[in-house]
Amino acid sequence: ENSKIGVLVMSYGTPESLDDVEAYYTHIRRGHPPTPEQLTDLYGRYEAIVGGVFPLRENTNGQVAGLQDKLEQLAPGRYACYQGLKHARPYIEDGVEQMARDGIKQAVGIVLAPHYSTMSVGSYIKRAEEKASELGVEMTFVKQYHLHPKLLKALTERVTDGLARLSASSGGETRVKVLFSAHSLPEKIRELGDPYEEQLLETSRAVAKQAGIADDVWQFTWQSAGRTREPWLGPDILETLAELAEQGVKAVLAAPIGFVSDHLEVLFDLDIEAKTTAKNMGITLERIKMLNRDPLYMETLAESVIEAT
Ligand code: FEC
Repeated sequence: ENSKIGVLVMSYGTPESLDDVEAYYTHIRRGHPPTPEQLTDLYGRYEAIVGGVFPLRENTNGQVAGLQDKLEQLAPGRYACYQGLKHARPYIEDGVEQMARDGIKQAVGIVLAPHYSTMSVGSYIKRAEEKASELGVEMTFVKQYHLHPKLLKALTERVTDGLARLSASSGGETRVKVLFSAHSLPEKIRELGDPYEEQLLETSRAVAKQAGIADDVWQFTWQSAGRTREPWLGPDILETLAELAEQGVKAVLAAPIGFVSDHLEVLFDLDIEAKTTAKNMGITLERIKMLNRDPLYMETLAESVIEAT
């Protein structure tokens, strides 16, 4: 028996090498292998990002270690962190199994994504819950932390810093827009009364307010919609950029508040795709720095875990 409280830290997961990309993509597609064209396209995106590596793995490892350190500071000896990934090893189920093997009886789960959707955080929780009940581990979950004051502070600092960089790189341009963004989801979440959209707007509003950004200087847009036939939430950031160009906007700060790490959806979809699209329309685009292991983010996670146990 282990008297520590297990903390299952869940994240999206990324392949371990280029050899793993096909299995990873197949897992994301719930067992349906991608077509050769889809696979080639994904290889190309991974190869195009910094060094062609998988930065999400190192970032998630760092966040789990950072959270363990922070919990040790706040409540010495009380918590033990385990990692569980949605689409790569160690899978969510592996993390729960490891806790059970270590004799953990009570655990809390938290996802490295601040906003709740049945299709994102909800599905992580469902998988963890199933495995935990099978193995007799009692689990509770942090469902969202999108308005945690320390998260808002960390994001506000990044927006302020990003605006300063944007001003420098655009030659003091004043026709500026801040675009808060998050991963799109299929439109059908709306029929389920899903809180995802509203939570994302709540974070955007709070950060804009704290950073002193007037209402007509920011807006929310979606990004990274999946390549499936069903309709996804829009407008996509590429459409939004076209609209802003028409309105005469010359400088854009991309603020992907739905994500917490440097990974493909930020390093490719924003830094390469959106930035190039913007440039072709005469818009300078900068992006806020991601949270990664930011101490304020580690405190957000640690305090949310402690509050839930
Ligand atoms: O850096 C990396 O290796 C991983 C980057 C990555 C993150 C991420 C986050 C989220 N996703 C969410 C939902 C979906 C839905 C589908 C979907 C598809 C993909 C594909 C890749 C991918 N996602 Fe992802 N996502 C990342 C990567 N995602 C690659 C497959 C190719 C493509 O469509 O681009 C569609 C599944 C389907 O086909 O049915 C839905 C959500 C998040 C943010 C919350 C979270 O982190 O869990 C929601 C990072």
